[in-house]
Amino acid sequence: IESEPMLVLEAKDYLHLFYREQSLPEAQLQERLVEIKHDYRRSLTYWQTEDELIYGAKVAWRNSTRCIGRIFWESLRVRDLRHLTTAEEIFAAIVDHIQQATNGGNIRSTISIFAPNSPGQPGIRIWNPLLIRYAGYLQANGAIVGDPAQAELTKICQHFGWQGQGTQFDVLPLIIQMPRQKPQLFELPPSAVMEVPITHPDYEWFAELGLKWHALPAVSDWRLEIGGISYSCAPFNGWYMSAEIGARNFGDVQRYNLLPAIAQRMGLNTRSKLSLWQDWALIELNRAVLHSFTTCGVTIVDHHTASAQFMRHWHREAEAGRIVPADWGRIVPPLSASTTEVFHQEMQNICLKPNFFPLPVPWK
Ligand code: NRG
Repeated sequence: IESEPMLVLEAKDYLHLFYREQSLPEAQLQERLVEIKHDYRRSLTYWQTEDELIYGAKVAWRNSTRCIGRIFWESLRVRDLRHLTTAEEIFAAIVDHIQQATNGGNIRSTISIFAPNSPGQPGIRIWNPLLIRYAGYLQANGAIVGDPAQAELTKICQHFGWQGQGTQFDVLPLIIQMPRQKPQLFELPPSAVMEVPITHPDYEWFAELGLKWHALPAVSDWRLEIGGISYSCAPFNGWYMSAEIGARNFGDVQRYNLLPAIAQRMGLNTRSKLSLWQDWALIELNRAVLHSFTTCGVTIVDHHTASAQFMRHWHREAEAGRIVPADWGRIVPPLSASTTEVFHQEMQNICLKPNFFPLPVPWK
């Protein structure tokens, strides 16, 4: 017996899932598999139908073990952009994605899927980890202005001729690389990038910190895999959970590291760990993020609501006869963990397909 190539096996697996979950006729499935095997023999790949692509993207979200917001997996808006062939066209489509997904603040979960990787070839790459990210400038004294997590990418952008304003919140240009071509740099139009100034419901001085954050979290450095086909350029977005910004982006010591400044303004005793000044500052920072996004009419979810939604999803999936594969350390929020139900839930971190997979850093 001749064993079937990996790609055909992966295709079979996915098509069985697709036809079963979509209640499509078995006879059609067999026909489709014959077609795929034929295409494979001819070209070492196959072209997915739009329906296969759309459902595959949704299931990839459902299988994303780090995501707490998966209850909405079926409502993902999928943009089939596989026909685009140049970095310029892709950039224009990404600007469209950002605008349509931001939707004036009423954020819509969206994925844009560009051409699949050809067998044995590198795929299309976006060098930025997220479509919208703030630059981090390394100063002569070793300090960083902006987001330290982007210091390396910022240097690369500068190397390619980009010059930022030098503020704490300069939106980085996009770097798009077509297979076996040089990477190309594109500046996002500021009008497409919605931002929220950070204010606090009780502390008026909070606005003086001059903080803001972008409305749209859009991940662009993961490979989407459906039925053995890889899409290395498939940026997707949902909306923010407040702790991503309030706890991690603003609070982490290796990011904006804002807790000491906030604690000081709050008049807390920062010399004693026992005063829990970090915890107090963290809470107020997270309240500020929730207040600011809500005031500006931008979709955001707090960690308590997100946890409750995740548990509803968990039970709904059980009813459908499925488990929710999950990475506990990524699902549990980075603050007030034990006050959320997810903290007390045991989870199985297993990899199901379709799914998203991390890509190697493109410049290394
Ligand atoms: N923590 C990152 C964003 C990662 C993805 N988060 C989402 N994804 N909410 C940050 O910028 O803070 N999403 O698709 O909604």
